[in-house]
Amino acid sequence: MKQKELNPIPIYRYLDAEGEVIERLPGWTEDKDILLGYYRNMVLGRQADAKAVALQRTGQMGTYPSCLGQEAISTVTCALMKKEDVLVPYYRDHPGLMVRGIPLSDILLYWGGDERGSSGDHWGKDFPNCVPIATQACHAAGVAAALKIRQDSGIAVCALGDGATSKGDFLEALNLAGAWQLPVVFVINNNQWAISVPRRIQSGAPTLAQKGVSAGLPSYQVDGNDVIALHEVINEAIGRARSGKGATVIEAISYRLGDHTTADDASRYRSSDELQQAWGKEPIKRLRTFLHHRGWWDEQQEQALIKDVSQQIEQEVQNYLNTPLPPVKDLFDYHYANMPPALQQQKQEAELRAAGGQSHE
Ligand SMILES: Cc1ncc(C[n+]2csc(CCOP(=O)(O)OP(=O)(O)O)c2C)c(N)n1
Repeated sequence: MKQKELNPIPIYRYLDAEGEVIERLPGWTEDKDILLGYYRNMVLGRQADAKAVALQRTGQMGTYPSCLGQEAISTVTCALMKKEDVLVPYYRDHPGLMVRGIPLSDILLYWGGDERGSSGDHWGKDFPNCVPIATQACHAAGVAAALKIRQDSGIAVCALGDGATSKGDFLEALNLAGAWQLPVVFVINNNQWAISVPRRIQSGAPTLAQKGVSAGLPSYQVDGNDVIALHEVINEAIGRARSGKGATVIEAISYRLGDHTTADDASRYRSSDELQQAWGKEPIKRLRTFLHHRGWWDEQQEQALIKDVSQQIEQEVQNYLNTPLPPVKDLFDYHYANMPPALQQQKQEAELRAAGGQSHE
């Protein structure tokens, strides 16, 4: 049997890398506001990302995972969710978190090592960032099971990377979602790399989406740099979950244009040619070209947006930097019901040594 026959998965794409239309467009694309909303959030996500990397480089924040190149997937996924749905994100979902109403200052606080970044009221029922790989897939299936049992109208949406699909947690979550027809959508951000491990050696499966087929789930591939294709596929999957028809797996194909995190140097394991080619397919320029062709965007609007977004980011960065550090005892509390004596002693010493009144600056 040929490799092609092992790949039962359709792939959706409406815009080519140059932003040219290659398929008959769905009707909703006549709605300028939807596409301009996507564009604005993607630009915000990219600028905020660059700022976060700069904060880390200047010692004002901890290790940070850039979402450069994945802005479309996160933005569209979250824009299509309702407030009462539950987002179970992974650690590159910053643009989507902002769509969900999480201030950038909270995102920066989290990566600045301050847990209060995950705990404000605006998080609603959404889950905090997940750094362990694929554990959140099981959480999402559990949330979806609870929603179903309670006959709640909400759904769960789980984001994860291509590397996460190699973990048992992912397959267990899919199995449960299929067996119980759970209202959950799994969105795989296939950015081609799991730290330094390329996609081609992560799995023998020709696509990652088809891992959903074994669980009996509708499974798709979509160009993750094409907001129109993403909207179509994710919207349908969300509708399926909401109407009680069960879960969907979506493999959104993109490329990680940055390092894995600020602690990584991707030039050590991937070629500059490959990176350059990937830049030719990135999502923001693609959408901007499409908007230009429609006559919905020009250079003046672009400059105004950049200015507006920069001001918003500066304000959020100041909010982050001005936030007083949490009390040092927070490093010790909330883990043990009964703290072991050695830690109690460390806690006392740390509290004695801590200087008051510091901020994240
Ligand atoms: C359970 C677990 N194992 C290993 C790691 C170390 N680790 C951090 S990121 C990463 C790769 C994840 O790749 P992928 O799922 O493709 O997401 P990406 O970072 O590429 O967006 C690994 C193995 C971890 N965080 N958690």
